[in-house]
Amino acid sequence: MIFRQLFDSESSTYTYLIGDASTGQAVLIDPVREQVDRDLKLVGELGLKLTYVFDTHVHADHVTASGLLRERTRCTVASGAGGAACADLQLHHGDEVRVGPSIFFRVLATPGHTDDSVSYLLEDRVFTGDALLVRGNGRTDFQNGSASQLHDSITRVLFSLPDETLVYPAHDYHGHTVTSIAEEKRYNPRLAGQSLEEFIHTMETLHLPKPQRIDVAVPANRACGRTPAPPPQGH
Ligand SMILES: N[C@@H](CCC(=O)N[C@@H](CS)C(=O)NCC(=O)O)C(=O)O
Ligand SMILES: [Fe+2]
Repeated sequence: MIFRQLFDSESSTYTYLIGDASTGQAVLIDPVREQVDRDLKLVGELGLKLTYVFDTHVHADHVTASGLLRERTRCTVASGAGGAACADLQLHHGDEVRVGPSIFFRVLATPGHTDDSVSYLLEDRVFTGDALLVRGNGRTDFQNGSASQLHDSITRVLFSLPDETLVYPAHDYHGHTVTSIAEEKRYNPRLAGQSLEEFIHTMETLHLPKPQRIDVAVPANRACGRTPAPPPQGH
């Protein structure tokens, strides 16, 4: 299996490239629109052919490259059901997506950061979007976010994966790249030794400024980053 972690420093977003070495089929998880040329160049250099793009959720802080990649490569776009209407595959908990003969992703519904958030489990690693970050978690104050739902997604769904499972998040703001389920159970400051009530209180008192690009990014991402043409002007 070919695996690469890419970073967009403007939005602190991680994009992941996973490829099947035997057939060359590949998937990009959470590609960023401004990085589309970088990502396609790497896909080509590694002898891969993009067959899928997976988004973990409708992002609020940057615009996805999924629609642009679909136009350029004819790949299939997949995302959590109910988020981006433009996605070819609307994924539900327990769904499996095969990329080449040897790569199977299992979809885990992990709502709470947003209501459409999913994680993708691949063998010994899981791509958690903004549900679970390294020593943190996504905020829950927009797009039908819910602190209690996120707590359930992390503690019941993600923390029931094997301890050694590697956790690859969609963002990091502190210089981390990867963690594990065991590490987060033990050291995540919002979860380790914290009750549900304490977690909800923490999330409700973060008072973070809203993402700078949210008003543009959310509608654009519901259209896979291909902003719909403005309606015709009346005469
Ligand atoms: N300053 C960033 C904020 C980004 C942001 O709010 N990121 C979300 C993920 S979409 C989050 O959950 N951040 C968690 C945190 O900042 O602790 C921006 O304007 O875009
Ligand atoms: Fe997010």
